Amino acid sequence: MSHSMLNSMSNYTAITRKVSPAIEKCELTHLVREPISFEVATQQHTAYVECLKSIGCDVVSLEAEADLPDSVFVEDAALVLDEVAVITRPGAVSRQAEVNTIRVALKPYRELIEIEAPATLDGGDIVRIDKTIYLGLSTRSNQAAIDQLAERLRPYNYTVKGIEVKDCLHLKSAVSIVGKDILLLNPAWIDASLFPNMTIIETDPSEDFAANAVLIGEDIIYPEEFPKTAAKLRAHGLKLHTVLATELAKAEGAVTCCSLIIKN
Ligand code: CIR
Repeated sequence: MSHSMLNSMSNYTAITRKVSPAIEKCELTHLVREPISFEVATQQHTAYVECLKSIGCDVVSLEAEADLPDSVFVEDAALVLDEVAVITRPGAVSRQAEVNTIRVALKPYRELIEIEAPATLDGGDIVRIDKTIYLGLSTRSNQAAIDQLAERLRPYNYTVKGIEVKDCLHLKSAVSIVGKDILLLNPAWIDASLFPNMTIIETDPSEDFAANAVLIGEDIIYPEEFPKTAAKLRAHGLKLHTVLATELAKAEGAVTCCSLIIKN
């Protein structure tokens, strides 16, 4: 059955996974560990899933994984393109088993390509602008991932370019796409001159984690806790749907991490 037959009603399918009851054991790189409420994280995640539905996504909700603390952050396990999907090899060893169920979930929708050792790659390190894939060289993703992606996506005419990420976890913590030729970017963490042909909207300097937004068609899911940056995005005529994302932010997660968006 083709993916268009599976989802004849919606333009997009979103794969999500319920918050793990072990979320407090999540990986942390730049943040100090503080208590995370499973209940609050679940409430906020449920609101995020409702937001995905309200903008017209079919949502495939995977069951929680008790042994995989970070498994709610499904974005890191794959890169979904129009032509094909890439199953990643996450940079944190504790997260590598997350791909097993994501592979099964994506199979009905796309032909799959696998990233293999010695490459490591987190989906959060990828920002795609048309046929150019920017890959963050971070604590999670390495040069071997650039080489493998470039080779495996060449038949589909993608170019892969590395960008050094030092001050935040993932490339997408510092920059994300919010419209055709428009990037939302935190200038403290990434240099805007890397993207010469794009319109750049800078995050408000008082809102450190505000550069991460989910773009689905022309709809944007955006954290409620960054009102100043939200106002800038709205001033550009962008269509925002805000959700509270404070609890999973303590696990170093943001809004893009919680879904894999598939164009049907
Ligand atoms: C981790 O360190 O892997 C998780 N605690 C957070 C992952 C967030 N993912 C993302 O930004 N794509």
